[in-house]
Amino acid sequence: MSAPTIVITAFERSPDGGQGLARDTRVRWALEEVGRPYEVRLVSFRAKQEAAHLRLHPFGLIPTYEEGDLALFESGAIILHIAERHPGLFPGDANARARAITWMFAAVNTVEPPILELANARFAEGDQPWTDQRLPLVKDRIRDRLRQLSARLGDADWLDGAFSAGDLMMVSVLLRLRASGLLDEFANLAAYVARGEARPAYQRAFAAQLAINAPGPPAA
Ligand code: GTB
Repeated sequence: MSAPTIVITAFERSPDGGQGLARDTRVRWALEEVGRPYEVRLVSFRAKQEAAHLRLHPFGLIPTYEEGDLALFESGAIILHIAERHPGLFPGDANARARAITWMFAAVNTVEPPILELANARFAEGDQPWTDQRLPLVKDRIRDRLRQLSARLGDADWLDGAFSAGDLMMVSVLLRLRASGLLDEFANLAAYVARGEARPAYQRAFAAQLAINAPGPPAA
């Protein structure tokens, strides 16, 4: 029996214009790493709040993931599922696999929150009178996390032995910092992100989202 088609959702037009910062890119990357083909259903900002999409994602966000009877949301849960079902993203050893999952959680639960705070402070709240005072505090909270992560990574290529879903998630989270300049304050983390981006699977994922989001007329 052939495997069910995988369908993910992505922005019809990502606000980042194709920089790969929306969270469908990390799911595309995971699917590319394990060699699983997928289809993409593009959703508009309006359609994300309509009943059909809310049945898939209770919070009206992207990405979602459908595979036969299974419907998932949350990029972390989706990538965990992909990594569990296909070889390529988790080590064989059970303890090493548990550590890879730990890094996935660390990425989305410990490192990503202050990075999201910076995006909110800049874009959602950038016109507030207290923004100039708040921004340095938010940036320092990110620096604290980066310093700790940088110390742990040291001169290793990946966080725990071979590349895993933990690295995929951590690189995806750190990518968002590039424009802020914060990543470049930590040479080993900048190199770590560059190593992730250089992976052929990431390149394919990035190109696929760019084909939809690059400035110009909407993709056919
Ligand atoms: N925790 C969820 C997950 O990991 O899946 C978070 C999902 C989420 O926030 N999705 C965003 C969304 O649907 C897209 S990725 N937002 C629409 C809305 O809030 O209505 C976040 C994102 C959006 C845009 C950029 N950008 O333009 O740079 C970067 C990241």
